[in-house]
Amino acid sequence: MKALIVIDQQNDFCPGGALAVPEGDQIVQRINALMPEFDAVILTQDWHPAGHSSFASSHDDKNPYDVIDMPYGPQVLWPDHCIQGSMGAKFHMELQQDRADLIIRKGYNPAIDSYSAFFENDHKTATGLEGYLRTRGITELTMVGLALDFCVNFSAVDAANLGFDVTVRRDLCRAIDLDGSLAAALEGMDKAGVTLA
Ligand code: VGL
Ligand code: ZN
Repeated sequence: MKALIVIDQQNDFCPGGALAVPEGDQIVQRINALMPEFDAVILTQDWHPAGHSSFASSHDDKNPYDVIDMPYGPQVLWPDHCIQGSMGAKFHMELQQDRADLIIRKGYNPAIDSYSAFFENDHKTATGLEGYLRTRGITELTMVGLALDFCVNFSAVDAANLGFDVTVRRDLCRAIDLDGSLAAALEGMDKAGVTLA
């Protein structure tokens, strides 16, 4: 059984959004067209409470894209984005949400960010997605969406480490690319055994 996992295809990551990924809106139609080829379609949704600890605005004297040390490791600070219930947190209007079997939200814990669809950034706290996939007998995952160097990267590496057969469709992702983060992500995914198609 194979699943398409669409990562964070939300307004705030598209042009005009709070944390816009260049061309983030240009992959939506081709993602929609891919959905019928899979046994399951799963959407992830970045879903932060206001004042989340990953927001620069929650820290004194910090700016977006500064990096701070959190108890679980280094954390990039972001502009406020994907606040629960906001327009920015909604999926891109043209994304075919009706095809989704599951929508998994992440980043709701105020003290920990969660790039990955599987574990929060402490790499320990599970989102429950692994159990969902295993109990449905899904072993093959194709990942698309935003952003290639953050949430797609972390999700793909975690999935590969958990033993899933993982393909990332590079052409159906777009990246933020902060300080070489894209090159590092591609190398890390390759090392973890992710197929970059
Ligand atoms: C993401 C930064 C902060 C992503 C989410 O979806 O890649 N990046 N929150
Ligand atoms: Zn976020």
